[in-house]
Amino acid sequence: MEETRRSETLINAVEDYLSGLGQYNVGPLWKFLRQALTPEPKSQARPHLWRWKELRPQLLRAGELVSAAEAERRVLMLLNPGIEGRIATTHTLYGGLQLILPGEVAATHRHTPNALRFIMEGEGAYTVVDGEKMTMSFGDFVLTPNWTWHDHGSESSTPVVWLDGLDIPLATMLEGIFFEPFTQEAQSLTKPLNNSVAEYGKSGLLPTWQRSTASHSPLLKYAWTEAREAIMSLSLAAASPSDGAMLEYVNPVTGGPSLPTMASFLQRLKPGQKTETHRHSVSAIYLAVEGHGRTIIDGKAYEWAPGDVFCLPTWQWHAHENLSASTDAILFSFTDAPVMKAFNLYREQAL
Ligand code: GTQ
Repeated sequence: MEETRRSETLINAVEDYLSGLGQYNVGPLWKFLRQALTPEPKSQARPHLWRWKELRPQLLRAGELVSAAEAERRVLMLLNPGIEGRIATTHTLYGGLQLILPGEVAATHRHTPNALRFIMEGEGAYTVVDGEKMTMSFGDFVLTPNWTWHDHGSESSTPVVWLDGLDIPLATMLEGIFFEPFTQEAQSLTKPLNNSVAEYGKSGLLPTWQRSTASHSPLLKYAWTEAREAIMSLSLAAASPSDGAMLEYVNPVTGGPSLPTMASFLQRLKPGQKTETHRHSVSAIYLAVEGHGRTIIDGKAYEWAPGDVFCLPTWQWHAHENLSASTDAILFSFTDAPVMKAFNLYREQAL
């Protein structure tokens, strides 16, 4: 009797104590330890696929309703259904489809998030990065590193669409967003056209009079003709069982990722190829460039055709399959791997 009363008193005392802690802005870790330190990552983001067939008309409709001048950037953001209210495609990565129409200019600005582009349709558009104009055609991969001035434009006679990839959610979480508009719409050109390609774009041959020490690749454009030839000339015999033949768009000076926060890849699956299921502690955004296939993520199939984009949240089992018996499939993707690796948060597991 005495015992029970004493334990009841203790329970009440603990309850009073816990409910009174809030006023000091503290909390009892012992009630939240397992919630804070999960055995493995549990992403709030969900896998999702955005269909080119559905989004292209929506993007062209935006082209009728809002000018690039009004919009500054005419982009349909790819919003993850699991983390509504955030400008995010995965918890760290943002993807968007940008449209630029003939003769338009998207005004010069700069920001701390890094950006990459993969051209999905058209040719004759351009991006100017810190005074260097780069032409953009289908399949080209182009960088706009952190805090570089950039404007886009089009000298094409048809619409040009590309996939934007930025680390906006990561920079937002780190409260490192800075943004600045330029004083004029376009910046003046201070370097030769596609200059970084001339200087750093020949594989294995680097300029002797300078060696970039920047945290991003000095090569700002990786042309599709060369990237496609590189991926198609690979032998698939010894390729990775979980990724197929995969190439990274690297910084030619360091061999490391092209941007400090994002790594980008091109991947080829031979006809009928099915990769082995694996998972890793990086999230990714994929773009189907060629072919027809499907990716199984956490047991659900996401079937893709050219122009479709899908996201892979952290630590979810996934495998890719080329559904054609006669043609190769090519996927472009980018991930937050450089960040995870820099802080020893990278893990990978085969099923
Ligand atoms: O092209 O500068 O999709 O600033 C989002 C923010 C593209 C860009 C986006 C941007 C840009």
